[in-house]
Amino acid sequence: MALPNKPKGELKAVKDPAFEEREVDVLIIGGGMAACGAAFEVKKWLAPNQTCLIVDKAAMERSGAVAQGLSAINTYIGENSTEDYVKMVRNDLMGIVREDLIFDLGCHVDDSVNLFEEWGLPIWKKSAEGKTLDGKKGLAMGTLKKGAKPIRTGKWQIMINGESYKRIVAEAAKKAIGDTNILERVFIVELALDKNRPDHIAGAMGFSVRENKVFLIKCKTALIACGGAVNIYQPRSVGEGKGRAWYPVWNSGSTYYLGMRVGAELSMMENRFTPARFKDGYGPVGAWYLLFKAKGLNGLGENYVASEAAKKELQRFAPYGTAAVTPTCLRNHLMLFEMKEGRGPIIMDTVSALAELGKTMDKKELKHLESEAWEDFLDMTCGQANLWCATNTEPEKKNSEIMPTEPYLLGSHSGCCGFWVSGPDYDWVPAEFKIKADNGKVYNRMTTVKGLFTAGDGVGCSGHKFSSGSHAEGRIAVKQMARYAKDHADFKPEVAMSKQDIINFVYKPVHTYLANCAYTTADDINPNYLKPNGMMYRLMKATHEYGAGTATYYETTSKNLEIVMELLQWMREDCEKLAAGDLHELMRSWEILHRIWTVESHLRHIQFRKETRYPGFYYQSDYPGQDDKNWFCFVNSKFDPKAKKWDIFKRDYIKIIPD
Ligand code: SFD
Repeated sequence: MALPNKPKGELKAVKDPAFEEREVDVLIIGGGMAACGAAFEVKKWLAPNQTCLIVDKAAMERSGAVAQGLSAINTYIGENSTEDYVKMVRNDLMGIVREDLIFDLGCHVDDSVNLFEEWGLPIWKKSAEGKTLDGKKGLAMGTLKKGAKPIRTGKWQIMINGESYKRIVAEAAKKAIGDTNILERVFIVELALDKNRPDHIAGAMGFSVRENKVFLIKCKTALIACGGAVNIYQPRSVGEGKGRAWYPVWNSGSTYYLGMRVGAELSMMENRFTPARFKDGYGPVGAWYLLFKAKGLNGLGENYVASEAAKKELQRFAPYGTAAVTPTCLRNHLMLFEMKEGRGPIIMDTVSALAELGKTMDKKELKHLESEAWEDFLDMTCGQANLWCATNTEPEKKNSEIMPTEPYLLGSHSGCCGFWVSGPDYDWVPAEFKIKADNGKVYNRMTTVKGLFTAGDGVGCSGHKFSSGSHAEGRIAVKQMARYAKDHADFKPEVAMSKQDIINFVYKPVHTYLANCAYTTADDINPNYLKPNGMMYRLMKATHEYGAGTATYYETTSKNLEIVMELLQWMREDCEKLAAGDLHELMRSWEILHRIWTVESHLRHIQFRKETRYPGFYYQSDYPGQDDKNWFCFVNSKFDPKAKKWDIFKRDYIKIIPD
């Protein structure tokens, strides 16, 4: 259960924290959309004598990417075909995706959306006259499940009143899994392999961020669903605004770190997402482009995407550049192209869009539309609404600048980095995409480490799941985990580390701090340690300048990559001296380590793939353009926890759904 916030300040860390050991059959790590899907589903598939636990570093009601809410569900198949969904994702991600995973997800995602509606999430509906009914008014048309028509913005997105989206989803998850099977405010720092079977997961170690307590949770099978990686690059926002980012700041790459450190195979870690958003406030642009039909203008006031120069530029990236829908990275590329040609900045023409829509509306309807424009931000990015207020921006009177942000790593939104996982055990799924356990059986969404599963941002090669798809994928994965736990009923996980080893490992930054803090009067300055905040600046500076951050218009070169890899190695070495005086700093210490490893895998992959697969997201200037002949394949990597060595290699792309 969640422990209350401390009345004031952070809790000082102590040398000898309490220790709690638990053992369950199924362990769910994370409390976001995928983990909530898993928690909702798990008990349906477990035998009465089997046990489960969900562990979130935060409080599930407001944790993860959906914490602030959302105003659209981006994946709802509805009247569309699942094959078309696969084709859309494939095109957006420049061709190299796992079609088995995407198709499988497409078959199940609507069921999660139907559940959200059943649990009380207001979904906008179309009236018999084709008008928009939002909020409770939408209920008059019945539910989606019963055939009511949603308000679509694009082909796949539907509008919601989603400020409380995460609360609704978390409530259902908590109710289903039961209060006694939830640990909130516990940060998982590392996974443990089994003492006797080093290719098998055996548990996870972590600590409470609200009391001095270390945890070891042993399990037969674990799901890592800790979201993507944020604040790995210098954000565009600075100073006190630095906490502002597009994706959730508290998702620090734990998913990737936890899995890679036990040897799970990663895939497409070179992929990243640098979303174009309203500048400085990071407000989403989807509703503006799709619902309000606004256009992006260059600094000369031209609709630059319709220009001959843009068309010519896109032809360089055929067949994706010339497809009916331009992939997200190439849309960014066009913005960057305009800016580099001296035609920046890029402006969202909110004024003309609202004026145009107003032509078919009466005064009341128009006022309502304007309030929807504000609500779009208030639902999910209220900082953008604040910024509009602070800058006297009335969207019907004043346009706003848009800009690609700093890079994020994720596998559920418009990116596809993550783990190489098993596809479903259907006959149409190629053998190369199936991962078998020691019993010869295939377990959908299992990583290459036995018993270790992932979902949402953790699954590689299959983006565009978004909130609904991540929830559905958590449900898919946990069903397989329950099956795995049953099939391995006599497996007894054992962890080689003793209780004291685990405490020393998890609390190392605390021990370093306590042993040395008396040496200087300034807490942050000490020859024997460094604080995580300083390390965060080091990481951001290095990636910003050398790793294709915003400093270089997302460009890097082989030499720059060589330099940043060396810097990262030093950072990892120096992390041995991280110091934490309180529990918040202890969390920050682990977060920065998770980020450094995650970035390293990202840059290793970019370094290996000698082409620029995603122009607009990143450019390798000495390997410009796409080289389909040599690189139309997955790039996968593995960290060997014993030998402490990386292996990076190609895997074949296999087309399943014809064009
Ligand atoms: O506007 C640990 N997303 C959108 N999805 C949509 O369906 N519609 C939209 O409108 C979307 N847009 C959007 C979106 C996200 C954000 C931030 C914005 C706008 C501003 C994307 C979805 O939200 C996203 O795809 C899913 O939430 C991904 O799900 P998942 O489960 O993979 O990640 P999570 O929900 O962030 O949860 C992570 C959890 O892990 C916890 N955690 N727990 C224990 N130990 C650790 N070490 C941990 N590290 C992290 C977190 O606390 C959290 O519970 S729009 O852009 O298009």
